[in-house]
Amino acid sequence: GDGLAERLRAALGAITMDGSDGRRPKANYAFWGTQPVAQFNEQPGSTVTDGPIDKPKTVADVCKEPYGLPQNFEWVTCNIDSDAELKEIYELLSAHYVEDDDNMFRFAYSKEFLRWALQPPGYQQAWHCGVRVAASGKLVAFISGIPATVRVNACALKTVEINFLCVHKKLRHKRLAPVLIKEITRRVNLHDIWQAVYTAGVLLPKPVAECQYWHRSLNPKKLIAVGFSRLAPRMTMARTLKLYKLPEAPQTPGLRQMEDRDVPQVTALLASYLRHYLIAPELSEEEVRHWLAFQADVIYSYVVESPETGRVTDLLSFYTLPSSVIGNDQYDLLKAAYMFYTVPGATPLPQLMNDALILAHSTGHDVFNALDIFENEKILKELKFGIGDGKLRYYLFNWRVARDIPASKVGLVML
Ligand code: MYA
Repeated sequence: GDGLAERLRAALGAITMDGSDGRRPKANYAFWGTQPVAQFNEQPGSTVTDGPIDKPKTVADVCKEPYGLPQNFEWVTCNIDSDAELKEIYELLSAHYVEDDDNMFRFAYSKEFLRWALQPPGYQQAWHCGVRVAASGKLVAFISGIPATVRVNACALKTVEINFLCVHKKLRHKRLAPVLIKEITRRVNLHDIWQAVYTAGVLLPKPVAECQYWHRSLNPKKLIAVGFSRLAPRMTMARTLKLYKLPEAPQTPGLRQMEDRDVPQVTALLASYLRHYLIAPELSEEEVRHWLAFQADVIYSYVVESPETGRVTDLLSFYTLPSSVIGNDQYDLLKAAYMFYTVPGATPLPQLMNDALILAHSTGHDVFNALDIFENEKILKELKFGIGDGKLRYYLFNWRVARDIPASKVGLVML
């Protein structure tokens, strides 16, 4: 036994909260069937080219009034700069955001992480959109958008990335999610933006790409104790610990934390790498500074600086997203690292990723997660990753693509 048969549980991918099994489309999508998104029944002919789905509109066509909410609820624009309001979002998500299929783990984004995720350059406060109970003021739902230029095939689209859609558990299945989606659409359209990108575990009309999470144990003992993974057949705990053991320090000469002075070189390095992918962000220096400034417990970023030339040749980064462990009396938090943007230049990708594992381990992470996007598929097995049990789908709003994009051509990471 090499231990790789160990069945690892996806902390994200397998989530199906709408009764579908997540593999086959539902017969009817009462909401999504009315939206400008590609539908499952469309037969793409050879004449189909990439382009918008809706007829062109202008800001003047956009309703200036918020959508109606059920009685007793009201819209709120959340102010992330306020510690109190950030705490409200944090608490809503901590108790009600994404869980795995078996309800053993729930994403536990930290407040610092949410600030990083929600305030990139050009962010709009109006796109941090909440719903409160009018009487008590309690925050019970949330959705967010952030601006991003995303290239899809040959077109650079001015988009928003939609994330953190969440409805309080007691208010589920009351069709509140479609209202949140329509309201954020309206608020984004008011800024003359007509396309969006989002990812979800659920199967909706209609993914542009389907990806899978892979998991690499860093702290196998804890992962087994919390039920994230289990001892493989014919494996003892001692052999498992030995299998996943990592060196204390990274192995690549010249690897160090990324610093502000690296931003121009990293921006160029990333741009030339992302050109190889069919869906990828176009990042300005300001955005690279935001997304890749080292911040312990949020975003870990490293570069390889050539000892000979002093040039930055490679980039490595991962973010911290813990999950609450539901109903375990030994542990309440699983600390997961997720691969972010990594660019192999002078260093082979397996070596760079192995250093990522080493750094994630030495900074206290229990597991390292990566999607089969970029060139990852080729190297995950040799690095002792095991495949997760669900999918992560990428979606485009109001943009049709002629052909689905294979996971290996996805160059966009969403938080
Ligand atoms: S993905 C993470 C989503 N969050 C969670 O999974 C957290 C836990 N779950 C919940 O909080 C609720 O179950 C949610 C649904 C809020 C997800 N994306 O109100 P309902 C459709 C899109 O009765 P609820 C993320 O954040 C469902 O198919 N639609 O259901 C990206 C049905 O439609 P249809 C979803 O369970 C979000 C309708 O909602 C999702 O109470 C991207 C039922 O509504 C989902 N993840 O609430 C949003 N799940 O009848 C789209 C279910 O057609 C952005 N549904 O099947 C679009 C772009 C907008 C901007 C455009 C600008 C141009």
